[in-house]
Amino acid sequence: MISILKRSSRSLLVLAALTAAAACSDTGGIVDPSGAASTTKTSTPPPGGTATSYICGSLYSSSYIISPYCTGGPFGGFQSTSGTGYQSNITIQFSSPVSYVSISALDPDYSGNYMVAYDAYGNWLGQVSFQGDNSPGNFTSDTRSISASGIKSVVLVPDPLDYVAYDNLYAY
Ligand SMILES: [Ca+2]
Repeated sequence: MISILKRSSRSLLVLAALTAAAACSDTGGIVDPSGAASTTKTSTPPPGGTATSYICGSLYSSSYIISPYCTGGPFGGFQSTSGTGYQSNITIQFSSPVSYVSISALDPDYSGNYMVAYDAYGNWLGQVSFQGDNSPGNFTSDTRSISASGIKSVVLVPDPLDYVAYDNLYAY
């Protein structure tokens, strides 16, 4: 019963992410000329310079900085690099230390996607892997958290062969 409820909740989350991506295309004035967002990713890097809907930089808020930070991907959320090819590390730096961080990985396929937490001095505090489904054409998401005292930053490390995005950052 509990696992059924969890599955249901994840489906809702996926739906919300896809809806948000669609809404963004409709109202943001930034439209991918190739048409509607696709949920099928490629396992190889996309041809360079073809995507026009990505916006990349860093996200600054009062409580954290996410860098690099790109929006516009087919799964919604944010990612490190434009396109649906290989991604690189993303660092989330908190302005004040936190003791809990959770985030959802969008469509982790392979086993090498993980999050690692550090304190203000760069000491390793903890690490957690995102569960992949080993099926690139099938969308899943996986939410993982790290609890530790004095988390000043986390690094989202993608599997070298995966395209993955993230959403639902939650920290306190
Ligand atoms: Ca998958």
